[in-house]
Amino acid sequence: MRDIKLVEVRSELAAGTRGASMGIDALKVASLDKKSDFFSKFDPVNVKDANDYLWRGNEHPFAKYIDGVYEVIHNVYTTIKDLRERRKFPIVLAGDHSTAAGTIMGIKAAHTDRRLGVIWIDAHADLHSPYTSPSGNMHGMPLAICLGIDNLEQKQNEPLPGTIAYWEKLKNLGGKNPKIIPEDIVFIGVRSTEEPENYLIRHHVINNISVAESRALGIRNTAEKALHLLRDCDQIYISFDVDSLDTSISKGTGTPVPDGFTIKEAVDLNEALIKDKRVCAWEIVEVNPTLDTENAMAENAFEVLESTTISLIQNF
Ligand code: 6HN
Ligand code: MN
Ligand code: MN
Ligand code: MN
Repeated sequence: MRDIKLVEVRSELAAGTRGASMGIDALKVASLDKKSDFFSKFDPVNVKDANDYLWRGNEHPFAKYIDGVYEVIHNVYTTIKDLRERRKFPIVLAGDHSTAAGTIMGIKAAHTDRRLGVIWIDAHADLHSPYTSPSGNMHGMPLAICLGIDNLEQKQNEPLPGTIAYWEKLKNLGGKNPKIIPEDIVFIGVRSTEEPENYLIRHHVINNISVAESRALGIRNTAEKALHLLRDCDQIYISFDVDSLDTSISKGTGTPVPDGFTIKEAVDLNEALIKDKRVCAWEIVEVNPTLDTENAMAENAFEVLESTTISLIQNF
């Protein structure tokens, strides 16, 4: 039996467009429209956000709101660490994707001796640092935080000393960095990256199973391949960014990218992946209802959330 704990984080600061903090409530509305009793089954933990920073102004052009983002990641980290120490299985519903750094830190800190693998289902690689980010939006940085990578070889920006001080603190949150190593990351569906990220992917040989490759393999084999690539890991975290989905499904996310997965592919993929007994946490992020029509993204994302959770319950 898996002891599931739903975790809600209304993160917002790290995205480039406003509205991701409303993604969780959009998922709840979608569940009601679909007459699902999903949310009645769980008593969620609420992680404190720092969205009031939006009204204080941003002082960090290459890592926007890093002071507030640090607080939220810290709050996610302590919550997930506590849950993992109590052998709970966190299903994290978050706004912007920066929260994934806190989830990874929490999983790692609860069991420092366990090698942690990450399956990152996303249109983006989220490997930027303040030195390389094209936007300064920190939802493009969670994996670099956990890898402890600055990527100075590909430096584009000159972050302020105050920004660098926060960045250093962030990388060492939850124990000394790195929390994960590049070979223990498997990307699925990554198709929108910048040169500094391409450099890291090439240099560290990070695996990416593209949408085309996963179609050629079939979804079942895609899941098997991803899990096999992580065969030396003791535990696995799955991060599902809804912009991995195709833009025909919905543009209700901050950074939509064409040529993504269909909803059936995403459902089948997550259902298959979560059956591996090493999987210890699952996260869904970046639903933004303010960019949507008729809550289409949340309705589709809710299907993935519900079917993945059912697959988890039925298998253990
Ligand atoms: N996401 N690479 C772009 C940037 O601005 O850093 C997009 C990041 C998207 C972030 O997937 O959560
Ligand atoms: Mn993305
Ligand atoms: Mn990127
Ligand atoms: Mn992402």
